Amino acid sequence: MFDVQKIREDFPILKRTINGKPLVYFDNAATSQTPQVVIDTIIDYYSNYNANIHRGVHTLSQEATDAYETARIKIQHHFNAKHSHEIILTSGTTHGINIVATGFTGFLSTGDEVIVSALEHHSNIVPWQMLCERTGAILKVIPMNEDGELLMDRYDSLLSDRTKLVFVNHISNALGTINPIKEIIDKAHAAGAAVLIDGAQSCPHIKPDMQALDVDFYVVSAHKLCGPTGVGMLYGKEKWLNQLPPYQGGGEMIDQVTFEKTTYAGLPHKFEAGTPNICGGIAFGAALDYMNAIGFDSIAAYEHELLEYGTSKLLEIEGLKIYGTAANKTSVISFNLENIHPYDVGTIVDKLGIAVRTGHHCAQPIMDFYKIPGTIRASFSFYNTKEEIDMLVDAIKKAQMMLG
Ligand code: 7TS
Repeated sequence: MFDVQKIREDFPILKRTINGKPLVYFDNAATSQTPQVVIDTIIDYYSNYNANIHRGVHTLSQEATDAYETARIKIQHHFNAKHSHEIILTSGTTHGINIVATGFTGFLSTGDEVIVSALEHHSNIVPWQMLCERTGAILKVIPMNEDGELLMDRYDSLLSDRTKLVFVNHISNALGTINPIKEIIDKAHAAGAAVLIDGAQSCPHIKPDMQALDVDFYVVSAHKLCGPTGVGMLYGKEKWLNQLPPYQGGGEMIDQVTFEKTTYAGLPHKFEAGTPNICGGIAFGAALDYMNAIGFDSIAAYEHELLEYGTSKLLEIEGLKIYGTAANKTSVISFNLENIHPYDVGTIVDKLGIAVRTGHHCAQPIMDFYKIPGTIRASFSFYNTKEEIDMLVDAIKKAQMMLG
């Protein structure tokens, strides 16, 4: 039984008021809120065992190391990776993508091709463009239709023996489209290409299985799934992580250092130079425990209810158009009011206590496709309610009256 009122008690921030109104937090695709157990994990770390890891014989260092490595194993199990050393702790999705995009520099040459989708966040476009500039590889784009779905027959025709890499998000942050990633991965592999999936938007809603997907790289940010900012995961198949060069040089990523030659540490340390976000990694593990205790099937089912309710309620507003009407989508609704700039609507609804994101959502190519400057985006989480959606609908109507 999914008891949303009980779940809401886990999130202290949901008791806040904004401009004298109860907070309605509908910017979950940007970052999720943090439950008390995760906050307590952070307080416990700094209060009781704050120390640097992998280097001290003293008790605090050993406790911190154990907690950090236990979190890595939790992350491994959650994503069903074969080995814990295939889990690289990063500062987030952007960092994970840059490790791979930089690492591929030596593997590509002029005329090689890499494939991206029309539905990407800038962080899954720009690092690859930089890779293409360094190597002379060519960037190809899987186009989308008006509903915000990828044209898979066009993907088929882009794949060839020149294709070396495919990078696509699991779920679009701007439209909520759930992409057919298993098909994308299998077809890329048949063409001999490796695949990176950007899971920044899927990780709060879905529990992806690395081995079942047979994906080469999968990246997420903990702050999207009730964890803290500044920490995330790069999953990479062992064979790829062994081949890729380190991204940064420094302490903890070495085996032996002399002025003549340095040899690198094994996985995962080769990719974790310097002091990591120790507390963040431990809290990432606590966030996964929290979400798994609720259960991803229950979360997805409840969020789907919110999506259907929100979609039908918003569509009752005259002059409101939803962007992103894919058959398979998650709880993100991007929309505009006729002849009204999204930013103006965002400002008015904030006065009424409601947090939505307005703008291009770091996905300018999607906005260009629809020939709009941006959208208003309401993204729902499992701690949101239908009553909150009603408040959003009322606020949008008010904004329309004031601005129309
Ligand atoms: N990829 C996708 C699909 C995203 O949605 C985001 C962040 C990122 C990558 C980057 O993640 P980061 O944690 O490294 O910053 N998306 C959003 C958003 O939709 N609104 O704010 C951030």
